[in-house]
Amino acid sequence: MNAATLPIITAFESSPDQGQGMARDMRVRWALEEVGQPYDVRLVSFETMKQPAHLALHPFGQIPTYEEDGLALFESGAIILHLARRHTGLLPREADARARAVTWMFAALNTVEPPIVELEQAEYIAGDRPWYAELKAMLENRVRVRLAQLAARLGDADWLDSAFSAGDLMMVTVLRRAEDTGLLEDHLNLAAYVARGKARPAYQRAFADQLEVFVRSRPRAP
Ligand code: GTB
Repeated sequence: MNAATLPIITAFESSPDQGQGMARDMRVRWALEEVGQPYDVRLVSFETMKQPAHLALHPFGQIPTYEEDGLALFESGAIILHLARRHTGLLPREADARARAVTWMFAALNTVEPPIVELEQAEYIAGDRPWYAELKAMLENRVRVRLAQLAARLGDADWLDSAFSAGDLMMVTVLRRAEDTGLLEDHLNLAAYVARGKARPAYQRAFADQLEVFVRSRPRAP
């Protein structure tokens, strides 16, 4: 793929997290950096995401999307799986190890991410309701259970299944979303796992690139 045909991803023109890398383009950027694939970014506003041109790429009007030659993908998991299969570096070669790495991708997306996102969303949706504190405690418990189970499986290993894989990339980005809850700190091994992921040069390049979007768009003081 030459410079004229770089893949293009979409990302928030103005991310609500102010460049903290919580939006899901971050995991796609990280995967692209891990495999050494240069890419372009098309920044979109919330309004643009709901227009027909973007809806043709993403039926739910969200980011990230991925375009490469005639192929258009949405869903961060599908995009990363595509990259991991097309390039070396994110999935082991050996078939069983490869299947286990894909299993961890799904576990991150289907089993660990939902309770974390539910806890986060509850505050937006019901933060002003009289029963919110009770709901929050229940949702926190669900996150606690998942984190304890994951921590038990990780043990003192560096990564979930021997070498770093797309499964770890996905899990680290999912766990980052729980950083503000304080619940990760109950498990030193999980906190260290996330730190290990964030220390990877590819993560740092991806993080810097998405932060740059925020820095460039920030209104300057008069
Ligand atoms: N399942 C899809 C995937 O994995 O790609 C989910 C995609 C998704 O949720 N996209 C969000 C989006 O486009 C951005 S990542 N939302 C706009 C909309 O639905 O209209 C979710 C997100 C957004 C912001 C923060 N933040 O500011 O902290 C964190 C996460």
